[in-house]
Amino acid sequence: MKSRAAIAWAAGQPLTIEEVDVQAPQAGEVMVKLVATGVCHTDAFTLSGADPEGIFPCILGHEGAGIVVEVGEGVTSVAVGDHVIPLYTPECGECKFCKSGKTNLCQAIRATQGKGLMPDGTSRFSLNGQPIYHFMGTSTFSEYTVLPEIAIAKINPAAALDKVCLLGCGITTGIGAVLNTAKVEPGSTVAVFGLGGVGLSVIQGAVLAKASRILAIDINPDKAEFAKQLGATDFINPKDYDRPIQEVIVELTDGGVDYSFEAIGNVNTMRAALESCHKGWGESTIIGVAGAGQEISTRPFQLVTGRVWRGSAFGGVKGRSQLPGYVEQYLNGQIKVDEFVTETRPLEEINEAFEDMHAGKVIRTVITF
Ligand code: NAD
Ligand code: AHE
Ligand code: ZN
Ligand code: ZN
Repeated sequence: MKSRAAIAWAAGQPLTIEEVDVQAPQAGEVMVKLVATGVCHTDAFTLSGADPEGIFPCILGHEGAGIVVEVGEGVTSVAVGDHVIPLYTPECGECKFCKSGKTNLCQAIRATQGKGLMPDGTSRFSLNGQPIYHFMGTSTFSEYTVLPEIAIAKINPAAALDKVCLLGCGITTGIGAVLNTAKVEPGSTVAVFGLGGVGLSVIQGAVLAKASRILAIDINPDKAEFAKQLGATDFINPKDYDRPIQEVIVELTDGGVDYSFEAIGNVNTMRAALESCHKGWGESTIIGVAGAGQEISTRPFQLVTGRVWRGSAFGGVKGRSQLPGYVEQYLNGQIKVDEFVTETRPLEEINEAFEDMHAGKVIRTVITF
């Protein structure tokens, strides 16, 4: 199968559009024709060279939606024509992690996924005979991609794929971090650092959780309006203050917030988010992804005195069993997705989508094939 795909040849280099060869799905695998894909900050993070797992040349992209076009031997849970969302966090239902009831981090194929390969240790993509690596097991910046069956969520075909692709990462991650990871209770105060697709969805989650006050923090003042439309009660720009932002938040909230979320990927704001939490019970959830060599720090006294630091991947959501429910919630009007698509571009303009993200001009660009 020939497929138009955006290739990341090396860290820091623009992507190039090529016609790659995609091998047919092997046993337990599924070929999906992508209809659309979002561009998440994590794609930019890996392209920048900051990801210790970054491996080139590869096909980035992990926020897609499409239609099954071929299934390999033994595949039973999806069929040709099904509408699906690729899962960078699969759900095998059988590994220790899946069975634990404590995490969504299925590890069945994590080792090969991190090496840019399918579970059998090979790639399905090549260009002129040269193997091209997969990314996050999804590689949605390709018209066609191949995924293990356990990395596919079958969704309601009534949902527009050029919208619900965003449930493949950013929106689900933000909402899930609030509802599954932090388990925010009604009446709680919440602070969210970073108002991209993820942080704005933390606001959505906080509204669903019936938080009483939602502080939205970003250095880009253009983010304030949408944050407030979604339900943020306060917008705070750290650049308006000449003292640490955690001091400002603690003062504004009578000792700190009940829950904070970091959705930037900056170790300094991770510290600020923790230290914005209330003594005795405040809990801070790290969502942002920080580069190789970066480490978080705070005075241990912050934890001794009752604050809690935790992290969240894909919002703690189990993709095969729970993501279809997020799509239903979107269709029922309980989750906003359309409003997050502030730009739509063809694959040929994918580098412009990265530029717009870095310039803070978009919430999400959706690439359509
Ligand atoms: P984005 O680029 O769309 O948004 C980031 C926002 O942070 C922007 O609005 C930017 O203005 C703001 N920002 C940057 N520096 C800041 C600072 N010092 N103080 C305040 N605000 C600042 O990114 P996104 O796609 O929403 O992703 C956010 C982070 O979450 C990234 O690190 C991404 O890699 C990560 N992520 C993690 C998961 C997960 O499962 N843990 C899933 C998706 C994304
Ligand atoms: N490869 C990086 C870590 C990247 C990372 O943390 N990815 C998140 C999803 S970000 C989606 O936009 C994740 O799911 N992490 C869990 C996992 O198993 O990768 C590194 O630092 O090595
Ligand atoms: Zn993502
Ligand atoms: Zn598993």
